[in-house]
Amino acid sequence: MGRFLNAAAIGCVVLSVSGTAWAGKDLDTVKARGQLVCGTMEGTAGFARADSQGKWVGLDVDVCRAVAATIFGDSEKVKYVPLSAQQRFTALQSGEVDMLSNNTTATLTRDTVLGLDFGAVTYYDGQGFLVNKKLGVKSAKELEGATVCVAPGTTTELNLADYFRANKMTFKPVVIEKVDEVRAAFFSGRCDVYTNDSSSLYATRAANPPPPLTPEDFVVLPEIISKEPLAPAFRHGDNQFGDIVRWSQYAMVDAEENGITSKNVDEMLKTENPSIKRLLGVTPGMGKALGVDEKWAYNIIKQVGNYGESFERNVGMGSPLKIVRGLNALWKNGGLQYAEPIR
Ligand SMILES: N[C@@H](CCC(=O)N[C@@H](CS)C(=O)NCC(=O)O)C(=O)O
Repeated sequence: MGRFLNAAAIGCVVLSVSGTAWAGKDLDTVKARGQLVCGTMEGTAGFARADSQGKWVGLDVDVCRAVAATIFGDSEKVKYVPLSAQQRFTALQSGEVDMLSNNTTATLTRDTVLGLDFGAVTYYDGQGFLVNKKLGVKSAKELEGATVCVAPGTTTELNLADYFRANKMTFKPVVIEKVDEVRAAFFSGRCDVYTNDSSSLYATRAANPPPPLTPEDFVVLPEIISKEPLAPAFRHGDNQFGDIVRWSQYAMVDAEENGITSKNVDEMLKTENPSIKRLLGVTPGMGKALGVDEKWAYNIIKQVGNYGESFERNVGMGSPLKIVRGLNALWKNGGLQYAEPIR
């Protein structure tokens, strides 16, 4: 009996990914097109949004750029497709995009039932609550009866219900798909609370209050109610493409671990350190193993930077968001960012 159930479950997964599930196909498509198509957010400061010149920038955008640098030696060979939370998985399954680099949380059902795979975690996040200071609320435990703005098709929506149920509180959801509209509903006072990954709340607070409102009018409550490991997603089936996405991220973290930056990478080509020589392709082998140019990691670091540079520039102290490294510090500094060995 158990065996039949398993077969049925596996059959379901195979069906949902049929046509995309053989090695090499996705990578071949990307190469033939000469461009990576990266599904990203609709627009969140620091993580992914088009600047005033229409150029996409942010921590999530840098992941797309790193993958393009690995495949093409050129981080600019990316087309960005903004997607709502509700649109993102269909866009990936249908082949409209090659990968997602937005604020997607890696979960068991997305990995299995949706026929996806996840790369390394690019940002360890958790869900929080943003409120107007004038409400005088200091803790999420004071939110009994609150009206809460939330986006559909997200882990956010599910965790919200779990949290209020677990704490025996009630709430009124206001469910809005488009991020601009959900923010507008919150800022206009239609909801008491906006809930999302706390990264998005910091971004919303820093960049989106319509004047005369300012970031100082809002506060992110102290409770973090979930784990949201945000990671790039791609279709299950092309292992080489998956390897490229995963190791591109690790190369950025490994570069930070080894003190290699976009500024000093040329100098580092002359080092005697064997780990650095391997990463930068001075000692060949890693590129061949991944099926790309030996300069793959050099190109990422030179054009995009190491993980810490990307973090600081986009969301850290060098940015309006001023997010502390926290869980996203290197493991050596008490965080969770840890690159598997490049050897
Ligand atoms: N990490 C949560 C996600 C959240 C999510 O996608 N939230 C949307 C709904 S507001 C968002 O923040 N979008 C921002 C954007 O598109 O710029 C998940 O994977 O379900």
